[in-house]
Amino acid sequence: MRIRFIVLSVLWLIGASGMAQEVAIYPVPQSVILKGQMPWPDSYRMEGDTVAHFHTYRQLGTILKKGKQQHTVAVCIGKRGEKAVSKYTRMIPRHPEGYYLSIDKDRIVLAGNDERGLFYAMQTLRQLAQGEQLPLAEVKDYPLVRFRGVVEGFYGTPWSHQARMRQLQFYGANKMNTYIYGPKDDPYHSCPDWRKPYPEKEARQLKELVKVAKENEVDFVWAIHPGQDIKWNSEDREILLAKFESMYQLGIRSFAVFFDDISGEGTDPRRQAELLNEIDDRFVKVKKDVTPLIMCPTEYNKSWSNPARGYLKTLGEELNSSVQIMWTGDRVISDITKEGLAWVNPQIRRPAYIWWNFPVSDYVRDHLLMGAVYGNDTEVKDEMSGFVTNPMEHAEASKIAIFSVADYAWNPRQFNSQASWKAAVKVLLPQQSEALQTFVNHNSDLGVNVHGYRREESVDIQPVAERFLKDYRQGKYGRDDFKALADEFERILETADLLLVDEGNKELVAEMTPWLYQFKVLGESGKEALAMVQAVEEGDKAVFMRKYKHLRALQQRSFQIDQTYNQNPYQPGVKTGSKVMQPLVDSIFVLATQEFNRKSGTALSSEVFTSPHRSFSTVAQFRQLPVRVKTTRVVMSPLLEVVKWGAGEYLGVELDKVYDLQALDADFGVKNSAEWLQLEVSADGEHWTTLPVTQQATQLKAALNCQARYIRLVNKEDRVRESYLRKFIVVTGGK
Ligand code: 14T
Repeated sequence: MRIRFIVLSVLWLIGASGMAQEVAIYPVPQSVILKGQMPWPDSYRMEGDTVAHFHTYRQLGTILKKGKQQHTVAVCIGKRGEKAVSKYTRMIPRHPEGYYLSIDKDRIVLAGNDERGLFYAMQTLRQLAQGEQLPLAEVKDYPLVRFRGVVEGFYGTPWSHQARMRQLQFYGANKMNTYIYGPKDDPYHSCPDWRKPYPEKEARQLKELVKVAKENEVDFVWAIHPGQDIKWNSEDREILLAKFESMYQLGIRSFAVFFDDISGEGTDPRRQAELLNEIDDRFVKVKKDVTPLIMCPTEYNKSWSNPARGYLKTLGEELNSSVQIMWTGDRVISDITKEGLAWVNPQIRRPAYIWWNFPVSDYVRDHLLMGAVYGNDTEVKDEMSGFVTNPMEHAEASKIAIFSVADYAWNPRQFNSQASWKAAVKVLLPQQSEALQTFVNHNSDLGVNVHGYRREESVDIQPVAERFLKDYRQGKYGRDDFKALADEFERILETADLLLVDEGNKELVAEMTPWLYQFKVLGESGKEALAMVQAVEEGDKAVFMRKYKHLRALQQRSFQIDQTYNQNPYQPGVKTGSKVMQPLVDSIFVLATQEFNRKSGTALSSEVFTSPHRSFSTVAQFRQLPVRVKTTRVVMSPLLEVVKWGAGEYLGVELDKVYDLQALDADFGVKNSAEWLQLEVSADGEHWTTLPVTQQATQLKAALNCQARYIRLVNKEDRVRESYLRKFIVVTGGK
C-alpha cells in the first residue's frame, strides 16, 4: 500500500514492523512519500560514475549500513543526462539544485538535476538512514531561494580555521550553498590592509577552506571591505583587481565587495557601481568560472536610506544586472517582510540578496542568542535572490540559528519555526538535547540594545512567572505556579551541570561555558528566592536568614562571573535568562525581603545591584547607550556605526552623584574630533564649565581634576560632523 503524505509536519512515524521510527528531514523537502521500511540489506552494488561524483559518492560509506538480510540493493547515482539515472529523468525536478531520491526494496536512486542536486540527494539519504531500518521513500525536492548560507560579517574575534572547517561541512549537510567570508576584524579583508596579500599561513588556510567548501558544494565567497579609505583612482582599482587575482590563485571563485559602515568618499554610488562593473567586465566575465558578484551597499537598510538622495536608485540603474545587492531589511537588524522587499526591489531593479542580522551579537556581546528563527515572511521566495545569516562570533552556538535559516531558505512556505528549532537542538547535541533545549529556552533574547531588536524568551514559563508575581504582590500565590517555577529553576541548575561535563560537542560547550556558570547560579538563585518566600510564609526566621544570606552570596557570585568572563571592551560580561528568569528572581527577592521586614520589623536591604550611572545625548544614535562601572572607571559601550552630530549636539554621562573626576579617555575614531568637540562638566546639569582636551591620532584625553556629576562632549560648530564612538571612559577618584 502506498500512503501519500502531505508535508504538514516534518516528522513521520513509520510503524510497519511494530518498532515506530522517527524520520526527520531538514530542510523540509518539497515532497516526500514514505512507503514503509525494510531491514538493512547485506550488500550494495554501485551503478553510475563514482569517479566523477567522488565527493558525493564517498559519503555513502558513512551512510549505508550493512545488515543481515541476504539481499543486494543497487545504488544508482548520477545527474540529469547520465546513463545510470536515465530511467528517472522525468522524476528529477527541473530546478537548479533539485534532486530525486528513491529507496526501494532493490534499488536506491540518487539523481540530481545538477551536481549539487545529486549531493543534496545524498544528504537526504543520510537523514533517512539514521534508524534500525531503512525507510522506503520517494523524495522530489529543490530549493525555493537560490542562494542560502552564512555571511561571516560580524565585528569581533573572527572564527578560527577549525571552526570554519566544521561550518562548511554543516552547510553542505544542511543544503546551504554559500559562505561569504567577510569578518570585520580580518585586517586583510578591510582597511587599510585590504591592499596587502595574505601572509603564507593565512593563505594556506584559505586554500584549505576553499577545498572543503568544494567538497561540500558550498560557494566560498571572499569579500573585501575597502570603502573607508579607497581612493577612486586607477591605482586603487588595479590594486583591488590584483588582490582578487591573488585570491583567485588560492582557488576562490566567488567574490563580494562590501561598502557597509563607512563614511566619506567611499560612499559614492556612482563610483561604487563603476568599480563593480569594471571587476565584472575585466575579471568575472574573463575568468568564466567565477560566479556573479555580490555587493553590500552603504545604504543597506531602509532606515538609513533616503530615496531623495537616490543612492539605491543609482546602484539599481548603473550596476550590471548580474551583480547581487545585499539588504538587511527595514533596519540594520530586522526581519524580512514582503512590504520591505516591495520598497527596495524596484529601486535596485533586482530581487534583494538578504543579509539577515541574526543571530549576530556584536552589539550585545554579553548575551548568547540561541533562540528560534522567526519573523521572516514565508511568502517571499520570488522577491529575494539569496538569504544569508550573519552569525555570532561563537561558531558552534550559531548553528542553532544557521540550521533553521537553511530550513527557512530552502522551503519558506513550510517553515515551522518551533519544530525547526527543536530539530536543530537535537542535531547539535543528540545525547543531551533535552538539557540543551532548556538552556536555549532561556538564552534567546538580546536585552535592551541600541537597535531595539528583541526575541522571545522563556516562553512556556513566562505566563506562570507573571501570574506568580502579580499574586505574590497581593500577598497570595498558586501552589501549582510555585511548583512549576521551582521545577524550572531546578531544571536550570541540573542542565548547567549536565552540559558543563558533556563531551558530545566540546566546541559548543566551550563557547557556552561562561553562560553555563551563570545559568547554574540563576537556577540556584531561583530556588533560594522561592525558599525565602516559603520561609516568610511559615514564619521561620532562621531559615529565612539562611536563604537570604545565600541568595546575597549568589548575587555576588553572579556579579563575579559577569566581571571575570567574556571581558570584551564592548559589552563585557555574561547575561543569561535576562528577559524573564533573572528579573523574576530579582523581584521575588525584593518582595520576599520586604514581606519579611514588614512581618518582623527588620530592615534587611532588598536592593539588587544595577549600574547607578546613565548616558545622555541629543543624538538619536547615542540614546540608551549602556554605561558600566569598572572600579573607578565609568565606561560607555562603544558603537560601531557612523554617528552624525548636528550643530550643538552632545553626548555625556550622568553619574549618580557628584564625584572627584580625574580624567576623560575617549576615542571617536576620527583624527580631528578635538577641533569640533568641546568638553564640558557640571555639578548640577545647568551650569557648565569648559575644559581643554588634547588629541593624539584618534585618542582624546583630558585631565579633569574637578568635582562634577555631569560630563559631556558638544559639537561646538554650526554644521554636522561625523564620527564613531570607540571609547568613552570617565575616571573618577572613587567615592
Ligand atoms: F553590511 C551590513 F549588511 C551589515 O549588517 N553590516 C554590519 C555588520 O558587520 C554587523 O555585524 C551588523 C550587526 O552589528 O551590523 C552592521 O554593522 C553595524 C550596524 C550598525 F547600525 C555596526 C554598527 C551599527 F551601529
